[in-house]
Amino acid sequence: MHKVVVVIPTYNEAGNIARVTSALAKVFATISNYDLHILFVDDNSPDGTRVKIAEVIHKYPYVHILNNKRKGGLGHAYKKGFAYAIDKLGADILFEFDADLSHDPTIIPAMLEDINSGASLVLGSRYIQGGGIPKNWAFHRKFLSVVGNLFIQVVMLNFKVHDWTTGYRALTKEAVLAIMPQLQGKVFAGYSWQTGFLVRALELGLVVKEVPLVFIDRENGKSKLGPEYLFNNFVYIMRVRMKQIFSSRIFKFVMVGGFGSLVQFTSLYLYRMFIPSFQLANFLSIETAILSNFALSNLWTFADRKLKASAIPGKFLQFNLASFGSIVIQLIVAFLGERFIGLHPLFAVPVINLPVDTGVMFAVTGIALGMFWNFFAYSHFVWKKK
Ligand SMILES: Nc1nc2c(ncn2[C@@H]2O[C@H](COP(=O)(O)OP(=O)(O)OP(=O)(O)O)[C@@H](O)[C@H]2O)c(=O)[nH]1
Ligand SMILES: [Mg+2]
Repeated sequence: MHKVVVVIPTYNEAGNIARVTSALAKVFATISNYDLHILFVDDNSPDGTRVKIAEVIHKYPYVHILNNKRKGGLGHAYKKGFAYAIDKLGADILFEFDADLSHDPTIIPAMLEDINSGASLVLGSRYIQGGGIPKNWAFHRKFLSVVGNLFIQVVMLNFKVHDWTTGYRALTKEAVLAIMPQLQGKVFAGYSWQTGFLVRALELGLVVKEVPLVFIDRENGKSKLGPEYLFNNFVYIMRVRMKQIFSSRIFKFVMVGGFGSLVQFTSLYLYRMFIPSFQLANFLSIETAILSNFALSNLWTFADRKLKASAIPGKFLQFNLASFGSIVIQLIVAFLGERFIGLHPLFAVPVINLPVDTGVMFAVTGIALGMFWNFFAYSHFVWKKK
């Protein structure tokens, strides 16, 4: 039977311990095919939370406690709690759960069902059909929560996940063991732990599902969520997205291409100083750019598929052919454009008063199609996936 540990970080939650435990116990009583436990992770709360936890431990055999010496933040508490739940309690499935009764325990069976059917991470989601946020939340809180989540969706260009910041989650032990060691550093000690975990899970291609959650406002105790959360999370999301973009193959491909044009122009200037024939100088500068593109693609854009030294001459020839292909495409587009659309003035770029005609459009279209072709040829022929 799979062992499930619901991990509940607490800081000054004395007034909620008995209620949250009995709410969970009620749901546990309806589940027969899992061995269910609760682990409180308390950061030495000064309000007597631990006394309350000791009382419920006395009452329920499946309640455990882990004490931290000092307040270390939500992410820190989960890290400690997960390690303890896996190593000491033998957990197979873990839950992130708040102590303040904001999280409805009756959706636990639905979340377990999703784990059972192959999900690595299940989110209690406020922003899908059937979920919701408290009606009595002040406008700024609603706004921050809704717009904050929308903002993350737009920046991450991922609209499949709706609630990025929810603190109610079910996770497999495998997902925790794969991701937890990667969430080092101070930023993940606090609430950015949640977004960080989700971003990594998606990067690893893990299956993420959502179950509707109607979030209930806390009645007892104070919120620990401060404005620094917003700032930290914003900085984290922007940073991680920039990193994703900069390390994407398409970005590197475009950079290498742009650098190639620079190489071509500079080398043309240089060669013309020494070579009397313009045609020869021009040809050599094109080849120089192609050589630079080839080397950089091999070292950077396709570093994960780096060519063997012995394959390089043949592949360089292929690379030349592929580059030639994009020139042919550009010529064809220009030819067909002039033939069927013709050359007409379109508009003038304001300020510099540069006229733009359909000819410029043909060139731009040709370059774009040529780039598509190049990227396709590089990734399917020259640096073919093994
Ligand atoms: N151990 C530990 N628990 C924490 C810490 N910060 C927050 N928690 C707990 O994490 C859970 C979520 O914190 P909350 O303050 O409820 O945050 P929130 O639910 O996003 O905000 P509210 O809706 O205002 O309650 C609660 O059970 C807190 O007691 C911490 O530094 N250490
Ligand atoms: Mg709360």
